[in-house]
Amino acid sequence: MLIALTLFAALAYPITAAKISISIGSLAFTPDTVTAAVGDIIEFNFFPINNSAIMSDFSTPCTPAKVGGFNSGFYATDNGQNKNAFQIVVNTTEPMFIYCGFPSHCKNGMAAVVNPGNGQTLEAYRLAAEKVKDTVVPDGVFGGQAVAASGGSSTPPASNPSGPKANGAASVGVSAVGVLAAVVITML
Ligand SMILES: [Cu+2]
Repeated sequence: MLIALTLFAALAYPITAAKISISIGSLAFTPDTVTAAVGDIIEFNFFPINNSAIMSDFSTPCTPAKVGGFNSGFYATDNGQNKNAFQIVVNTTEPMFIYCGFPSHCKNGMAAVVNPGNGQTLEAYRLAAEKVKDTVVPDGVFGGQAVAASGGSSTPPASNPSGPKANGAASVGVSAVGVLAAVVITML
């Protein structure tokens, strides 16, 4: 029943919603500046060595947002992409700033912005972040959903049969999106 409702929510959601992938690794979010509409899904894909995505307010870099926001938790990987990813659903067109919670990464510029505007630029955020002493990591994972990574760069070695595995990963992703869509619809 729950699964049926979830799938229904996914189908009912406007098909115009886009999925935007952001890679996190090598001390950077790539891309680090994106434009997104309400309802779009942002998927964070994680690369070596150990990173996270945390939403913050523009005025307080490297510190979790005072209201709402999200924390992916840390996704470690020694080489290649972590097989899991973290998705959020965009619920505002206001600027949304994101930083990595690994010690010193934020002050070294590891940050991104969704929908920059109103004078809130990533450049200004980074300048302020340089002066921040400690990166703050909130308790727990919240504001999004862990899913099987769907990024193309996670292609397994040819010797590793991945047919059924890939199918399973896809359905996990869809139902997770459905849950998020259902949450957004409820909030609207
Ligand atoms: Cu990092």
